[in-house]
Amino acid sequence: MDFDKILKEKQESINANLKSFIPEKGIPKEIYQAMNYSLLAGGKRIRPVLLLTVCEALGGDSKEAMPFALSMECIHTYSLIHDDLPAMDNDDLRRGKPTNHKVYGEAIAILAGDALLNYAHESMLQTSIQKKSLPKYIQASYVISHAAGINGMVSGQVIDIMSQNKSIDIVKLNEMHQKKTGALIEASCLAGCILADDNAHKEVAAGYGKNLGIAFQIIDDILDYTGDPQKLGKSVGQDKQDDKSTFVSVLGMEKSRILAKQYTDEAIVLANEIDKSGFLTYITEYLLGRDS
Ligand code: GRG
Repeated sequence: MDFDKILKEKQESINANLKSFIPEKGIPKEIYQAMNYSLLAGGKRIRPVLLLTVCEALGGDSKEAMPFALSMECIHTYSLIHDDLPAMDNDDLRRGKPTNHKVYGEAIAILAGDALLNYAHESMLQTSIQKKSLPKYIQASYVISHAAGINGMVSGQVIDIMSQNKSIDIVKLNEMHQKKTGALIEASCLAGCILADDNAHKEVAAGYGKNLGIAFQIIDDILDYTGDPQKLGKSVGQDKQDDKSTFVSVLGMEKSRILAKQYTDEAIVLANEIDKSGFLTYITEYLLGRDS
């Protein structure tokens, strides 16, 4: 099977659906444009790809799961817009383009992030209300909200900000990344499983996402040292400049690479329990070897 082609088709399908996801009618054009500017700027779409892939592999309908996949991408995009703000990481470049606040100003960028987050929840709830088998949709919405908020990404970001200019140990570093980056990746996999109505694989799907999330973050840390800004679409060396603790600064490059491979191998064992076709394993390996 040509997994590379399947991955590209999935990314294209997500991109095509995202184009009309935000309703234009009745909202100020400034916010509509600012939301779509970052949402449609590119990116790997890895969270929605994971949600749809897990859902399909466990017998679910990816068309039904699509609003949740798109909502997940909106939440991820909001987090990038806010993370780039002067009050946070103060970045100029994201997804190969000037950051949202550089184009629309800080106030609109904050509101565009708020709007993407809220529209994600609105869309998931609207989908849930329209469906007869309400519980699984509500459950998937809950898993995603839980991962995005104070039990996940927001707290991870708080730990990140509070740890700046301090050295933190590996336990704290793991907690920070598990929440900041891992939570949305884990929630994508678990929500895919829930939307497939497969209770038996929930633990495996969450475990897969957890291992993948940490491996993903370690690679992100490595790329901040070794990556090509052109390919990454963002500046590199930022973590060092901001005096942030990363896997590379705490463990060193060699140990970080070994750890990323260990988490990836662990994820692959679980991926094989979810998806016999090998596509999920392919995605997992692709993320380990990525350069963008
Ligand atoms: C503002 C609450 C709040 C949280 C921000 C996501 C995040 C938390 C910060 C982004 C900083 C960062 C580089 C985190 C490392 C991992 C990560 C989320 C990378 C970006 O995700 P990719 O590689 O990006 O999936 P694309 O552009 O491909 O979607």
